[in-house]
Amino acid sequence: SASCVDGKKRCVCYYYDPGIAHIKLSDEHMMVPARVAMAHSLVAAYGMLDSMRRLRTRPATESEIRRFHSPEYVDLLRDLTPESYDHGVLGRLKDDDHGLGGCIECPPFDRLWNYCRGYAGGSLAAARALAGGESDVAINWSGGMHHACAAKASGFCYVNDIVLAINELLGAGAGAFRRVLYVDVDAHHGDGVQEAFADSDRVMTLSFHRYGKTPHGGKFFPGTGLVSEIGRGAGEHYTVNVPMDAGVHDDVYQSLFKPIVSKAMEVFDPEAVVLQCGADSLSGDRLGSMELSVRGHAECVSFLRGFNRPLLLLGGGGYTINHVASSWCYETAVAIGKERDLPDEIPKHGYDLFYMNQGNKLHYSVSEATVNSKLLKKAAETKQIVLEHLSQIK
Ligand code: V1S
Ligand code: CA
Ligand code: ZN
Repeated sequence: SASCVDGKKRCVCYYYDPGIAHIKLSDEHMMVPARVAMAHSLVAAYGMLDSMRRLRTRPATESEIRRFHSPEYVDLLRDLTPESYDHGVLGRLKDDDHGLGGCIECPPFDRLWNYCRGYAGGSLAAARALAGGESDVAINWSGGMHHACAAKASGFCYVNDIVLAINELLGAGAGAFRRVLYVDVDAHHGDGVQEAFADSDRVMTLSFHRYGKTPHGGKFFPGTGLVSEIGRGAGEHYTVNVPMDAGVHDDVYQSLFKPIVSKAMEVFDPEAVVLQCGADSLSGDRLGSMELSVRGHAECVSFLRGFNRPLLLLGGGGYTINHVASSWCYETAVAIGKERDLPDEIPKHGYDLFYMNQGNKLHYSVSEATVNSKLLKKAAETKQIVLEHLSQIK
């Protein structure tokens, strides 16, 4: 177990599968699984592996994946390779291509099924360690694929490991949790997880994300996540959305995150928390256009960790890979309570050249916050609406 800043010890279980770390979706694809290998290598170089229980993961089984995903979709994913794609494997489908026909966002690639089983296996193992009481914080940086739906791939996500892991946390077995809070700090709306639990009052989904138009006139992906999306039936009020403008810095972000998360904790009183730590909300990301610093992003982790509930930390988006690795490495340090001990200079290790663009510093510099009164006003309004919405629970 690891002692930490607040003096409490936490047992941190860390899941890393080198077998899926060097997979490529395509030569040009934005999603680069090797960023997790970089984060891992940096965690090792900072000497943090001895402070955690490092556990082997086994790939998720087909039947575990079928607990959420539809039969036809799983058959397709399992059989999809670049070759079967070229030979028309999708042709056997009547009308729906299950998000796999476009080829660019969610391309077929070599070892796709291994990749899906690998990252889902990590999240499931992490959830089991929490449910079994063996761990206080469990980490799988390869997980966090929040857009995948029961029968559809979307936004670089094929299998929704988050839904599988939450279902494991809720499971019927001993040590299972009655209520799970899901928090999503990826720059994109966590639509797949929201939809999966939209009518449940045992799972509250809370996504912070960018919402609105892009400079090209299109909608920022996926175009959902308005405050008015609040859930259905028994799940009404258990879906929470916090849309934000591009350019939000640490202070504005935390002025929403902390009061909203505190309120959610108060009214929902979860027995476990899942935090999707998508790193595309960091400043300098190739897709996100938000402006969080590594410390600002990690503040979300330390804030939630402070509530002392079983905590599952997952990855997600993140497209400037050196930033992603810096962030998840620092958040690993937060989990074990050693963030104050990390020297800012990136240590010599196999990937150190990748950090040159950020001056070889873990805490790379972020543009000055420009005080934008319109952005501040909108954020304050969003906060009010969301807090009122949350106060209707209980
Ligand atoms: N923004 C963005 C973006 N960029 C791409 C993209 C670019 C080049 C490629 F070769 C492939 C894809 N796609 C998008 C987004 C999807 C973002 C997914 C984020 C995933 C996550 O971080 O939340 C979690 C891992 N898609 C779109 O914007 C949709 C389009 C509207 C534009 C791109 N084209 C290819 C399809 C339609
Ligand atoms: Ca989000
Ligand atoms: Zn994202």
